[in-house]
Amino acid sequence: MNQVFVTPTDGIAVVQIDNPPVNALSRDVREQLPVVVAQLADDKAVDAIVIVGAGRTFVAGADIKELEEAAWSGGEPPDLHDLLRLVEECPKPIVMAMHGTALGGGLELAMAGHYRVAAAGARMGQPEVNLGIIPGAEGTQRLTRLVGVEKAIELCVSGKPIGADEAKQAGLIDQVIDGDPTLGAVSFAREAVRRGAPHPRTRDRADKLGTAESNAPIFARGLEMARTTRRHQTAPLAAIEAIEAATTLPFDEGCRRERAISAACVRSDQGRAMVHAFLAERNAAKVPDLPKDARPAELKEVAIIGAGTMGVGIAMACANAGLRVTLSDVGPEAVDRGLATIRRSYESSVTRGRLSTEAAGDRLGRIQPRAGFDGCEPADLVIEAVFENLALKQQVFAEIDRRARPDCVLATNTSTLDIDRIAAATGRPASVVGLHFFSPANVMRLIEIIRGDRTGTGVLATALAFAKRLGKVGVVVRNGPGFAGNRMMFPYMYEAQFLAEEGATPEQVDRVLTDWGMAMGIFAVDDMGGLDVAWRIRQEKRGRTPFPPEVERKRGTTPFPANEREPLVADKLVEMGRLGQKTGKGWFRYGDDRRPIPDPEVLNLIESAASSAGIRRRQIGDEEILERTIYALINEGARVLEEGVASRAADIDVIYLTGYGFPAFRGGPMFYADTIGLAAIHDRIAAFHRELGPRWKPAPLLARLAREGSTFRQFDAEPKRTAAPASRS
Ligand code: T1G
Repeated sequence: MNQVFVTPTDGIAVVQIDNPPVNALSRDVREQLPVVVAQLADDKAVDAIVIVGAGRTFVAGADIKELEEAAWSGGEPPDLHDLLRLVEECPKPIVMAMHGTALGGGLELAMAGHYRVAAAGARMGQPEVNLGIIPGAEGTQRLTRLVGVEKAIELCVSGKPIGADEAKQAGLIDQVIDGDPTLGAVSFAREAVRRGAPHPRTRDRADKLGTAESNAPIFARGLEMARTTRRHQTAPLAAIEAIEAATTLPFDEGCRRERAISAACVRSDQGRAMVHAFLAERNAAKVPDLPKDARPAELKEVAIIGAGTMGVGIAMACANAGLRVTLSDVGPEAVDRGLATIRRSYESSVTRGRLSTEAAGDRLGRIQPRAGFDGCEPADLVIEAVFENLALKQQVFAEIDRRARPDCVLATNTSTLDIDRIAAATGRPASVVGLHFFSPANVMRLIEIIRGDRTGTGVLATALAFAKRLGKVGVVVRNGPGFAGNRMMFPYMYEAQFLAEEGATPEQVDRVLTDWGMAMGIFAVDDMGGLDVAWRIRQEKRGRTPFPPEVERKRGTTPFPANEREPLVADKLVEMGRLGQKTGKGWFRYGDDRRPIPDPEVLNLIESAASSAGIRRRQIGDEEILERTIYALINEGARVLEEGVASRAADIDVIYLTGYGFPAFRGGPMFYADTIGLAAIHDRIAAFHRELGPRWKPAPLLARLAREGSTFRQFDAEPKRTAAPASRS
C-alpha cells in the first residue's frame, strides 16, 4: 500500500507520509521514502524537499509492533540508517515540517533533515525510555549535536516531549510556524534555496559536544537523575551511555555504538515488558466480544451522586476533560465540603504552576452543586459514588432510575459490590455499568469497567469512550466481588500479613516490595486506603452464611477456604482505632510528611497474636517474602482469567500497572510470571500449598499452562470461548 505521496509546488516537492494512525515508520514507509527522496534528488524540477506527516501528526516513531516482533524473535530492530544517510546527504535542502507529536524515530528522521520547522502546538521528544529502550536511529548522536549534552540527557531520560518554543530555544528546530506548517515549511525551503548550499548537516555539528572536563559533572547529574526518577530502569542509563559516545566518538562510530546499545535494550526483559505494557494498554480498549458496531453515546453532562473523596476526584477528572458536571450529596454541607476540596486542589495546582488561573477557573466553573438527585434529569451519564453499602446503593439506584433520562448511562463506582444486584434495583439493568475509579480519581489512570450480566454493548462502548475522554485507561472485566484488581489484592495483602505473623516485619515486607519496584509496599497501601475498608469487607462476609467453598471461590467472595484461618492482626488494629494514614496510625505510624514509621506497638501486637495462635516465629528471607506475595497475586490472577472475569492476561497487567503501582519495567504480574516461567512458579506454589495450606492451591489454569510449557502470553493468543453475549442496548 502506498504510504508516501509527493505534491510538487513550484520547485518545492512536498513529501507526505500517510500511515494512520500516527504515521509510524513501518516497513512500507521505510521502503517507499528512500525511493521518493532519491528520485526527487535527481529531479531537475525540484529545488528543495519538504517532508510532512498526513493527518493529526508528524511521525510518532518507529513501529512499536515491529519492535515487539524483534524483541521476541531475537531479530534486528528496524534499521533507519540508510534512509537517514540518504536524507542528510541529499544535495537539495530538506525541510522537516512537524505538527502533532514528532517522537522517537520521527524526531530522529527530522534531525537528519537540513532544516526543521514546527507548528506552534507541536510536541517533540525521545520517549523510548517509556518502552524500556533508547533512541536507535542515531537520535542520541544528532540530538546531542543540536541541543547539547544536558538537554539531550533531559529529553532521553525523562522521555517527556517539549513544545515548539522550547525546541527552538534549545536549537532543535529552526523556526516555529504559527499558521499551516506545510506552507510555512515551503516558504522556509524557498528561502534556503535562495541562500544556496551548503545546507547544514547535523552530523557535522560539534559546537555543543563540550569537553570531557565540562561534560563530567553533566553526566554525573544525568546518572543521578536517571537513578532517582527511573529507579531500577536500565534504558535511561543506556541512553546516557549512548549520549556519552556522541561526545567521545566520531559520528558514524557513535551511531554504531548507539545501535548496539539500542538492540540490546529491545531484546532485554525490561524492553519486552514495557513494549508489552504500551501495547496492552492500547489493546485493552478492544474488548474481544464487543461488536464493532457498538456505538458510544455522546457525553456532555455528567451527574455525580456523592461528594465524598471519590465523588470529588471523579468530578475533577470530568471537568478536566471538558465535561459539564453536577455534584450532589444528601445535604448542601456535604456538597460545599466537596466543592471546597476541589477549589483547594485547583488552587494548589495554580500555585505549583501546573495550571493557569484561567484553566482552574474554567474547570471549577464546570462543576455545579446540586441537592439530592436534581442533577440526574439532564445528565447523559450518572455516576453513583456513595458509601460502600449494598442496600444504600440499591436505594440510590432506584431513585436515579426514576429521575434519569431513558438513554442515560447509570454507573456505580463500587469497588467490591455485586453490580447485578445494584442493577436489579432499576428497571433498566442493561443501562447499568461499573466505573471503578482509583483514589485519587483525578490522578489515577485506571478505570476498571465492570460489565454486569445485563450491561448493554452500547453502554460498554460509552464507558470505554468515557475513560479515553478522561485520558484514563478503561479495562473491561466481568462482575464478581472484588472484580479483578481488588480480588487479586486480597490474597496478596493477606499473604503479607501471614508473613508478618510468621516472623517478618511490615517494614521488611514493604522494603522487599519497593526494592523490587512496587510503587508502595502492601502495608503502606493498606494504611493509605484505610484498614477499615478491608475490615468492612471481612465483616460483610462474616455477617452472612458462607456458601460451599467452591461457590465462594467461584464467586470470589472469600479469599480463604472455610477451614483456613484469617490473618490475626488487622481486625485488632481496627478495633484499636488504628485505621491507617487517616488516623495517623495503622500498620505504621505517620508524621506530617505521611512517611510510614515502624511502630514497636504493632510488632508487639503481632508477636503476641502469633504466640497465642501457637505460631513459632522465624527469620524470613527477602526471597520468600517476594515469592509468597507476588506469586499469590499471580495465582489469583490465573483464577480471574480462567473464570473469565478478565478476558486477557494482558488486561490484568494493565490493571496492575495503571491502578496498583506495579512496576512497568516488569510488565505486570502475568507478564512477570512468564519471564520467570510458569513451570517454576507452579512448582513454588505447589510447595507453598504443601507447606502452608489450601489457600495456596495452584489455579487450574496455571497448572495447565505450566504442564504444557506455555505462557499467559500464549493463553491470550488462544481462541476463546466467549462468555454469554451481552444484551444489545
Ligand atoms: N508504532 C505503532 N503504533 C503506534 C505507535 C507507534 N510508534 N504510536 C501509537 N500507535 C498506535 C497505538 O497503538 C494506537 O493503535 C493508535 O496508534 C493511537 O495511539 C527508532 C525505536 C503518539 C502520543 O513511543 O505516545 O521510535 O489501539 O491511543 O492517545 O529510536 O500513541 O488504535 O490500534 O496512544 O492520541 C517511539 C508512542 C517509538 C510514541 C498518540 N514513539 N505513541 O497518543 O493515541 S520507538 C513512541 C504515543 C522508536 C526509534 C525508536 C501515543 C501518541 P490502536 P494512542 P493518543
